[in-house]
Amino acid sequence: MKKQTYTPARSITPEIEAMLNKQIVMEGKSSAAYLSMASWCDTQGYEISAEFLYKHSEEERHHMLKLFRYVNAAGGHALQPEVTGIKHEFKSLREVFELVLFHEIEVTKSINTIVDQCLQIKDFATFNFLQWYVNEQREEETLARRAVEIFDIIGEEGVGLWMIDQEVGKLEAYAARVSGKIGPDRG
Ligand code: OFO
Repeated sequence: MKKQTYTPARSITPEIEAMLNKQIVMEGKSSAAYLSMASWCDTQGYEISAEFLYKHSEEERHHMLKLFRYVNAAGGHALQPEVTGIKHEFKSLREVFELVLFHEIEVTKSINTIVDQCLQIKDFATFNFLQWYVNEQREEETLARRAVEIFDIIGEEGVGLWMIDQEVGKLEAYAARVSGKIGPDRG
């Protein structure tokens, strides 16, 4: 008797699966990079920035896991990413937040590329799933941009760096305020 080969039903194409797995790598790297930044801040006495980054590292892991579950539920195979090349030393607190901003902009570009591809091939389910990331990136970019701005507003001399560290603790509230004004759920 001819051997039957079983192809499990899938609702994502292999191409979208590969793109989502690439995004999983990116989220895993974000989580690791922010954990490393948190640790550096801790060692330098930037206590509030350290807490901010520890929390963000956890959030990025959550973003990665959300993708894992989606890929598998859609009939694909989510792959545990290799995370290498993480930077452990930083020149300054400012460099840390500039890197966060740069990184978040790269993540946004990557999400947009997948969203665009989903539209082209009419994968509306993945398009819809990714809207959560589109909104999340808008908020995270706002947060990171504000973090970089406060270095210029306050200045780094004297007690400036201490004050900047304190202000980092207020960033979440700032981003929530901005989001409340421009978010999709508001009129
Ligand atoms: Fe901010 O990177 Fe996740 O999505």
